[in-house]
Amino acid sequence: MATLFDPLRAGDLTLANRIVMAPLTRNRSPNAVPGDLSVTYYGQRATAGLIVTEATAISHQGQGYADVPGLYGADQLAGWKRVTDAVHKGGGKIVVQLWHVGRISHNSLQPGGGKPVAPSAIRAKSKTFLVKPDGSGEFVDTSEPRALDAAEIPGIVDDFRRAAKAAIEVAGFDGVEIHGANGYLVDQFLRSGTNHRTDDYGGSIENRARLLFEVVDAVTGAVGAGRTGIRLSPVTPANDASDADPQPLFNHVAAGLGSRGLAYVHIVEGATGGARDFSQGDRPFDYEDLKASYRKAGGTGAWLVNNGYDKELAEKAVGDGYADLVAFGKLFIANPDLVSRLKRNAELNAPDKATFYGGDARGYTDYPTAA
Ligand code: 8OZ
Repeated sequence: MATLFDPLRAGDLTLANRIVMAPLTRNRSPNAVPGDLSVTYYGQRATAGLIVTEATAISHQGQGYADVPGLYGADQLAGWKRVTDAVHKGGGKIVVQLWHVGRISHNSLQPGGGKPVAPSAIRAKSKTFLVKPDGSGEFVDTSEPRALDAAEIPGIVDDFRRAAKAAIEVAGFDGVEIHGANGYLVDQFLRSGTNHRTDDYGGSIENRARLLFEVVDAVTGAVGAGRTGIRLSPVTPANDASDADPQPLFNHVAAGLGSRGLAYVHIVEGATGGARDFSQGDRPFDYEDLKASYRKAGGTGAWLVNNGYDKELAEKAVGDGYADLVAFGKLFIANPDLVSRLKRNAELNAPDKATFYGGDARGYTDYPTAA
């Protein structure tokens, strides 16, 4: 029976254990450049089997919050190179999460102060986070988006490709994770609540999944499928996301991914950061069925699960053979040495919500390791 502490090969990634640091937005990269604090923070967590970085904008247009990092400028890539060096020095592996926020943004963060872009011009009932001139943070309503012209879509797909290539070749990442979850651009195209298009990118399941597969094919073409993962959240209501009938939609996505040779598929079960049994549509979502769709289509990548896992639940998921990898979020914020703490059944530090988003070293790099 596999345990959390066994190594695993996922595509081209050789991982020391099954414990993954989940992607976690922390808003500590002014000018979109990860700095000294981020080098320390990620370096401290290098004993994770795999680190997935915080969501990272593939383009200026893809940015939706203050002080989140990017992958589209030389200074941003140089900042990330220092991070990947620190993680590699600690013996770890790190992939970067490729992010386009779509409509979850604010005019003040967009190129030329323009409208954020979306599949359809439907404003999210959601907030984003800005930093005021005096340095303090504030949550504000997301701005009214505009619908993308189909002619703009190849440019966005190319931004994903370019960011992935630079992430590997310049910033030294071991791989990339496409952010297809949590109500951001790729997920906005997938789900019926946000995609009201009548062209080749809207309507049928096949059409709503078109952008996702174009992005997957562009990214895997640039860096190799064995270095590519993807994150999905079939039923999350995060960022005002919804779908009337998620099971057939995501089974179609999983089957399409199955033939594409990815390193891993990362699933947020339930409401992101909330109830694991949350669902949308008229029946509970069947994650086993989702995984079966992927395996049936030839998918051999690792099955990475996330959301509210503790040690017991994670051991059961891996021990039963359901999951290959488990991602922990809040526990990794508060416990840089989470792997050794779990192994020794040591007490865990409690995360401090007040310092999750924005700020300085407090609540970022000052959580102690166990004696
Ligand atoms: C929390 C705050 C801001 C962004 C996600 C990238 O949910 C995020 C995010 C989370 O995937």
